[in-house]
Parts: sequence; structure tokens; C-alpha cells
Amino acid sequence: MTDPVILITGATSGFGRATADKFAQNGWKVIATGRRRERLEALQAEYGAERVHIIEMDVMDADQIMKGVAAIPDAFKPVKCLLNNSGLALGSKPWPDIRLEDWRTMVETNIMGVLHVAHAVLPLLKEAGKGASMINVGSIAGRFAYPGGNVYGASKAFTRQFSYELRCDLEGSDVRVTSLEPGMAKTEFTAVRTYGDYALNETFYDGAEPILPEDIAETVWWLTNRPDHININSIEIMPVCQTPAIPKILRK
Ligand code: NDP
Ligand code: 8X3
Repeated sequence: MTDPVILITGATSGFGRATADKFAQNGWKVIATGRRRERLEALQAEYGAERVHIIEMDVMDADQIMKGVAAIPDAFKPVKCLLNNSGLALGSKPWPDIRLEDWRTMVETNIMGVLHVAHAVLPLLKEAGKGASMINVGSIAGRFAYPGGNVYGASKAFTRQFSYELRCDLEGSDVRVTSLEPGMAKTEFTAVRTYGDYALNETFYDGAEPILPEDIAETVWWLTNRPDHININSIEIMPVCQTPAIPKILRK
């Protein structure tokens, strides 16, 4: 039997990188994608080209994705799992202190990017048949609104609904679909959200015990290894230090 294959978007950092490590270390082949080629090459160098195939691609660019997916070598097919993970928040201030350009980038990455990749990879998942799964990374921000969450939260609500809708379209195909919705996690997420403030990314989580990338990699592993006839529709994860806040009331 050949080793199963997982395709991970955003394998250059955070959840994606930790999941690449988890699967590469446990008998899976990994197709690692992202924009930062040097990080993809470092990952491939660590595990070897037989275990890790890399695709440099921007999820906003549908043509680039189609070409990258069409060039996947036979040894990395079919794809048994897609971790549709690339995403970002830009800015954390409430409207009107926002940049329209940031809203556009979040929509194009978190919504169109997820769609581009789903569309390109679905035929390979269908080929894998029983046990195949697509895991779309949403967020608790798609369920719980907060000031400054605006388009980021809205884009993650899209991910959940799209996952549910896709399950209906895939009826009878054996392909499973999950909306994976983490809460606060220490990755490079805050550095990106603050336009490159890596120092803040280090102090932002002080005094809290956030989710770590390895926790999400473990969850992806668990999801992928459920019995073939089980579909986990959605999974919401918070660190114990984070709670779902009650809706705010403004009193006069
Ligand atoms: P990181 O910033 O550490 O990783 C984000 C990944 O997304 C990088 O590998 C990056 O790769 C990739 N990416 C971003 N934009 C693009 C693009 N246009 N094309 C291709 N790849 C892209 O953050 P996380 O690991 O935390 O984020 C992963 C996912 O988890 C995101 O969807 C995020 O919204 C979600 N999430 C994060 C939470 C958190 O608190 N950290 C909580 C809940 C959900 P590269 O730059 O090389 O292209
Ligand atoms: C990121 C989680 O709570 O920072 O998706 O918006 S949160």
C-alpha cells in the first residue's frame, strides 16, 4: 500500500507547518504549499523530496493553483486529505479605522483562496474515495463577533457555511468535509495582523496559555483518522483561558 497524501495550504508557518511535521513524521506524504519558497524548501530539505512535494503558490491566484495542482507527480496522488488552511487577518481596529484594501485582501485570501483550492483539489480527493477529507480552517471569530473582527470574522463564518454546503454537494462521494474552528493560538497570526510587528507577536500571549500549532496538528490527525463512515461537521476549540464572552450591553 502506498503512503497517504495530505495537501496543506499555508505550510510555511503556524498550524500548517506543525501539521506538515506531524504527518511527515507519521508515514504520510505531504504536499506543502505557500508563498514563501525558502520555507517550503527548508521543509522539503528536512524530510526529503520523496516525502514532501512543494508548490509555491498564492491562494488568491486561481491559475497558479490550477497549474501547481496539475503538476503534482503521480507519487503524490491521490490526495487523501486537504487542509485548506491559508488565511490571515489584517488590522484589528473597528470601522471606520480600517483600510478597504485590507478588507479586500482578507476576502480574496480567506474566501476566494479557500474556494480556489477546494475547486482545484476536489477531483484528487474524490479519486482517493473512502476516508478522504477536506478540512477547512475557520475560526471562533466566525461565530463570536468582537469589535475589530469585522471582515476577518465574516470571512470565517463563510468558511463554516461553505463546508456545510459542500457536504451536501458531495453526497455519495465518500469525501468528508470539516470546518475546524480554533480560538486564540500562538502562531505568526498576530504579527501578520499588525503588519509585521513580530515583537508584539511575542508579548501578545503573555499571561495566557494559548493553543499551540501542535495542538491543531493533533486535531487534524484525529479528524483524518476517524472511521471512514464518520464525518465531523465542525469542531470548535478554545484554550481554557479564553471564554465565549456574553453579548455586550451599552447602558445610558
Ligand atoms: P500564520 O500566519 O502562522 O500562518 C498563515 C499561513 O497562511 C502561512 O503559511 C502563509 O504562508 C499562508 N498564507 C497567507 N496568505 C496566503 C496567500 N495569499 N497564499 C498562500 N498562502 C497564504 O497563522 P496561523 O497558522 O495561525 O493561520 C492559519 C489559519 O488559521 C488561518 O486561516 C487563520 O485565519 C486561522 N486561525 C488562526 C488562529 C490564531 O489565533 N492563530 C485562530 C483561528 C484560526 P505564506 O505567507 O508563505 O504564503
Ligand atoms: C483568530 C482567533 O479570536 O483572534 O482566528 O479572532 S481570534
